[in-house]
Amino acid sequence: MKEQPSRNLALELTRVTEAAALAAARHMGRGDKKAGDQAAVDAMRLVLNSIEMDGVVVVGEGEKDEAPMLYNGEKLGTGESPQVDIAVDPVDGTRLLAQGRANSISTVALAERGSMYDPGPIVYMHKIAVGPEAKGKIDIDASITDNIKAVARAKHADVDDLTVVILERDRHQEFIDEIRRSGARIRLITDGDVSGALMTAWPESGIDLLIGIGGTPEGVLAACALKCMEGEIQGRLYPRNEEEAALARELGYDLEKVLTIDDLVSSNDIFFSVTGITDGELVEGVKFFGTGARTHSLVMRSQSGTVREITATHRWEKLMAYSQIPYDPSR
Ligand code: VTB
Repeated sequence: MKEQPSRNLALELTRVTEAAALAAARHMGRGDKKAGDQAAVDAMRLVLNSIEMDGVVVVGEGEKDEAPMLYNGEKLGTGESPQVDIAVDPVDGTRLLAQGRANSISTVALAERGSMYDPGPIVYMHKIAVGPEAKGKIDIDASITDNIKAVARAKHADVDDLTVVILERDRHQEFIDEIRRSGARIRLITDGDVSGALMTAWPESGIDLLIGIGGTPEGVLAACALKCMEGEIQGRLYPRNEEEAALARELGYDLEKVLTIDDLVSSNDIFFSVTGITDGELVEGVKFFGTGARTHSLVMRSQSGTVREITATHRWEKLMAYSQIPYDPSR
């Protein structure tokens, strides 16, 4: 029996990330990380609460950086079915936004209740991510050189054709040295490894591989998107010190375990939306034009594999007549 077409919650999620991006984009380059994040969190919460669902936040970013947040365990939506887990990153790249740099985005994912990995207090994860062509070819336990060679083979490319995206951090110096020795090209980013992971599955970005240690919540969000885009991510928890490692073990986390994309999100019906705040390789940023603004989003669902690119025009005169979100503070 074939199924009837069912509700695609991703389309509703677009309004969530659009609202967050529109509110946050007002803070571009203003040097205030918290203000941009807070604006996105407030907008996101308002719109998520309007969706017909019984949602609970499993992955709310913010603890590590003491940022304003949608807190873990927070209930969202109207309370009616479906029961879903929610992962949010209202602004991935708060510093990028505060400095007006490329690639800050707003993201949210939904999946069946109980299907998302709960990162608990372990804020960092070692990750490797690729797009569809290299799915099944990576191995977090193999050397970086071997992974790069495997991706090159899978893409029928030479190693020096490949571009690896990696966070610019002291902890990555050995990784960066090895990538350079392999001959691959590097795109160093100061923040934003959700966007980095998604780029590997978005051919127009020119990025082939993400490697490095970044946020665990960001890893779960990336897994949700990569499942929709047929890419792959592998991870391993990365405690910052012996105390954190002991706490993790006490809570039952296996620090040796390779977390596959299915461990990070087991559902096969995932909904994901990302909207650009500042311009980037993945999505364009918010463009203001006096009477309104334009947004650019990618919206996807894992069951169907459909990825929609949505460019939307928003009009202040109409929106500000009823919206609680201060999209246009001058009105
Ligand atoms: C990344 C990045 C985020 O955290 O996950 C990073 O995507 C990792 O942590 O934008 P450190 O910054 O501590 O290295 C963010 O930068 C958000 O804090």
